[in-house]
Amino acid sequence: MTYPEIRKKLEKAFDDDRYEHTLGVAVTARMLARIHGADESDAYVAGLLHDCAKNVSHKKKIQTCENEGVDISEVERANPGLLHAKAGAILARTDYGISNEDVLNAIRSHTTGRPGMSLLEKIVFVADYVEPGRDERPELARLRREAFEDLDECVFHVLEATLKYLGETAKAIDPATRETYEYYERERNK
Ligand code: DGI
Ligand code: FE
Ligand code: FE
Repeated sequence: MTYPEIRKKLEKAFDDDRYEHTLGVAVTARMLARIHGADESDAYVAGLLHDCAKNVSHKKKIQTCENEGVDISEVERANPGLLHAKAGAILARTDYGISNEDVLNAIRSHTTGRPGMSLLEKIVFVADYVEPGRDERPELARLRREAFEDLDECVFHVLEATLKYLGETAKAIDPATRETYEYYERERNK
């Protein structure tokens, strides 16, 4: 599929806000790729598709993962919204023709992150948080600057802000989110 074809398909699938967010992440990821020396085209398409399973029903997300033999954790069963990342990586391949593993990994890891993310994965993870349409949270101004100046530090601070938010809203924390935070905390103290 060409990029305009992908955009059309996503525009049909999403409401206006989700589509705007998707374009914001794609353009932000592309700009971060240029600054940090990743492939701009990969960053753009990963940004476009990162939430491609967001509007899919919980039932279909679970089925999509089960059909592909992808493990579903307890937290994911209790909070199937989390599965839009794993299901998204599958749909990006089957419904949008993406075969680049790094792009698929960036979609798969965009919500919780994972220890040892590639440059592209870190870019998409951060772009999802700092894209211009994101609601203003107090730490966002600092994180937006940091995304361009020090990507690893920004990854750590996004994880920190996410854990803080999950704590405040009493949401179940995916062990993957905590493991990723602890990994980047250790890397930072090296
Ligand atoms: O899909 P987006 O809204 O653009 O962003 P996202 O993929 O980062 O998903 C954000 C949502 O996922 C937000 O409501 C917080 C939630 N989330 C992230 N990590 C965890 C989590 N929810 C739970 N329950 N546990 C987590 O560890
Ligand atoms: Fe998402
Ligand atoms: Fe997103």
